[in-house]
Amino acid sequence: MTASSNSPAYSPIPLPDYREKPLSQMRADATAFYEEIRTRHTIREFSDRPVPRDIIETCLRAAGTAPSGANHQPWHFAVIGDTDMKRKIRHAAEEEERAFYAGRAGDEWIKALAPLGTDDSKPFLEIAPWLICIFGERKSKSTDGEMRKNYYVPESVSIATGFLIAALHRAGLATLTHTPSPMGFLGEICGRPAQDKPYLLLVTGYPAQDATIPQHATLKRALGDIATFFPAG
Ligand code: IYR
Repeated sequence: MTASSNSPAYSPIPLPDYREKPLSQMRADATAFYEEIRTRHTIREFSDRPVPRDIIETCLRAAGTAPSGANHQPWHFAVIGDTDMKRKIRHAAEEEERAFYAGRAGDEWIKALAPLGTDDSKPFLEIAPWLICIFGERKSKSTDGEMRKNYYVPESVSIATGFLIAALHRAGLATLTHTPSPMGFLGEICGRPAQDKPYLLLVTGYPAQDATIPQHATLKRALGDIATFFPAG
């Protein structure tokens, strides 16, 4: 049997939930989203206040609606609230970071990080209530249980991660996109299959009372610098 013979048949349905908005509403909503998302800041000082699991679940459902290659949804979110696992992750991450900051990064990278004030100490990995380890599945099971290859895995995972960060922010939670490098240890600690690739460790919770952000992080490129319109003007 060929792989394609296992795919469900093409079966279009009417667009189920699109609602056109008047232009005035479109402008107001576009602006409101921009005003809201621009108040998202990556933080590294978290409170240990608990966050109910159902809120994280709803944000993950939002992430799961992201577009993906062939709609294979090649992502897995390992959600860690367990104290013991958080300690293991912190220790493994700090071990990698020590090597990174002690020379593996190279001078240029260390220089680029200077305005962020980061170092090899990662206490937030034990303090924050939830660590979301985000994996890309190079292969995964279809609904009929067949293992199949996935497509555009990094793109799909990144889009879903963007949805997740926006959803957590909308819910009132702070986030940190943490990338211990390399992060192969996450697959082992989370019991993921060897072919899964860890992409990101998303830390979430309330910010600490005295949380700060680097001034440098507030500098965002202007629209004219990140976009070109055709025709111009
Ligand atoms: N993973 C390291 C270094 C680091 C790298 C980048 I690129 C950043 O934007 C921030 C940090 C760390 O987490 O400290």
